[in-house]
Amino acid sequence: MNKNKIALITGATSGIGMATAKIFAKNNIDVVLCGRRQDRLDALKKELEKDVAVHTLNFDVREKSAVITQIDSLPPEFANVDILINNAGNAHGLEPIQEGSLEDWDAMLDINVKGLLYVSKAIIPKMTAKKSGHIINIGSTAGKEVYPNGNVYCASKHAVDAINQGMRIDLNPFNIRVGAVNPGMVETEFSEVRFKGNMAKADKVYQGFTPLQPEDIADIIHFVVTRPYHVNIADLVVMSTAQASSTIVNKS
Ligand code: NDP
Ligand code: 8X3
Repeated sequence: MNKNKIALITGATSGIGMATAKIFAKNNIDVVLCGRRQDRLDALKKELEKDVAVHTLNFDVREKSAVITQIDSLPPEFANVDILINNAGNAHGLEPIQEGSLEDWDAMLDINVKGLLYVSKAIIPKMTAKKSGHIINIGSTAGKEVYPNGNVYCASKHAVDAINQGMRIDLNPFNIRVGAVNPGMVETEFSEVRFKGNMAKADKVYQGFTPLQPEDIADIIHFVVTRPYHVNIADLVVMSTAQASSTIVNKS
């Protein structure tokens, strides 16, 4: 019997990460679910372990020693990670640069950039050792163009774009697939976090058009990981039909 592949997904407690965990489990990929909200990790584990083997890890991606210790503590049946989904991240605030908050800037750079690097640092040796593996970095259209007030969030996602390219180059001798999925607007808790719980502001982002749903992105991620091994989808941008760019959304 073929052994299931193992995927470690950061940010599995919500949105794109949670939807990815669900589609993976439906398709016989064992999952290591990562996040900070233990109640959600527990609930999702309970739901998915009907189909596949599930393990949870609770860490803040900003805490480098916790990231390394937690990933190093994976039980043997989960340690041999085949697929890494670098998804944990958020925007914090949407202000012009002259009004931005230092705390928000720290959060975005520490989580979206440095957190992604810490997790990758813990996982990559497992992949180089066996000369196989697949890393998917969740970037954004914000990593392809800068929009008004997006300044530091866009910078963090441009960094993900650069890291994705750098990883692909450096891991090329090790037969490791590296690619980015860059979504436009997806209706998740993203805007709730960006606007610090202001639901009126958050809901407005997705009104007047049909936004992407997290399941749309999860479906694409599943497609990416199920291509034959010689096929690496290196960089993929996906927007809702109503969205033409970061600032042009047809709300007619
Ligand atoms: P959600 O807010 O729904 O999910 C964010 C996830 O990241 C949660 O599971 C959260 O888990 C986790 N996370 C946040 N901060 C930390 C942290 N410090 N340590 C560990 N985990 C953390 O947003 P999305 O699903 O939309 O976002 C997922 C990714 O997709 C992000 O990288 C985002 O930038 C990107 N993206 C989103 C788009 C959108 O429009 N929604 C568009 C383009 C890209 P917990 O709080 O439990 O730790
Ligand atoms: C999230 C999409 O347009 O809010 O990366 O930056 S957007």
